[in-house]
Amino acid sequence: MTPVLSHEVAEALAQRRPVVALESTIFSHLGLPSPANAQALHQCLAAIRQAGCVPAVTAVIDGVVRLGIDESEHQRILGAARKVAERDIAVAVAQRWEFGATTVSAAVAIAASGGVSVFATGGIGGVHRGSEITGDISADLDAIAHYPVVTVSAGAKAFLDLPRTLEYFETIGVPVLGWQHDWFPAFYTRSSGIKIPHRVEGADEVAEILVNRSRPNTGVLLTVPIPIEAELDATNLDHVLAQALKDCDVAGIRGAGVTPFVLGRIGQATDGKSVPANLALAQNNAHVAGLVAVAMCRLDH
Ligand code: PSU
Ligand code: MN
Repeated sequence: MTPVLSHEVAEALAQRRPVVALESTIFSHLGLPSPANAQALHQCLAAIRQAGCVPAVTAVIDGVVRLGIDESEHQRILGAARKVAERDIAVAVAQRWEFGATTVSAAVAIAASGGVSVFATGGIGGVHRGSEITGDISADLDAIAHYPVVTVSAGAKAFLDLPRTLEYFETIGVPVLGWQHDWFPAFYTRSSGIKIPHRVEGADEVAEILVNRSRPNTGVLLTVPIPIEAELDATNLDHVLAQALKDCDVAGIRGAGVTPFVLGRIGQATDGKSVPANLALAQNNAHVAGLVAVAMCRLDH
């Protein structure tokens, strides 16, 4: 699979300037309601540019795998979409899907194929609660492990089994780093109560960790806690998440449908309070990813 690069991304890579990849599920109807999705897209793009980098949104558009889109195509990213995980990319191409929204697993695969080594998202997928029965473990985890990319995220939502998610990363050999923070973040909240394996203080350190991986072609997870002023109240959230999972079970939702379903319920149950929190953390992750991409370039030169 070779992605088609936007003119701007191709030029930046040729000149060895920093590029940050983005997934497109968070900007589609599957990730955030309108108009917050458009706002998220613009804020993430702006944060990456402010850091001196070129943004590269990943997607499958009209059956073509894309790394970087033009402004005239933004509207296509914001609409209804089918989720494209890494394994679905080939299917989306062969079947000429009109718009496939990339998940984390697809985005890191496309970024790596295009030569981009830093990727920003909101939250990653993980090991689901009850996975010992359902076997539901997000393909994000293996993709983060097997492509030479730094994934920058605000951890994962607490409706997942966060201790098992961290165990899984240990098993597949992914360094999990905390950005100026000692705890694995739980997306809307700064701490899940689980200690992060390694705390890092700056972008140069992260870049050096990626290039020093002993196994070739393996990635790193950098977690960045949501900014303090945007953090939600954890006590209310626990109740909301438990209810969302029950509703999901009752509705008989499985597989790729689980995450979008639970996300939708969280939005409703928090009276929309989850939306500004989501925007704040996505923008902050894009900013930190920009710093890391600049550091990667410094290391390269
Ligand atoms: N978690 C979120 N918001 C999201 C997702 C996860 O808080 O939008 C999306 C991401 O695209 C992630 C995907 O890669 O869901 C994981 O889906 P699954 O659980 O089906 O692997
Ligand atoms: Mn799943």
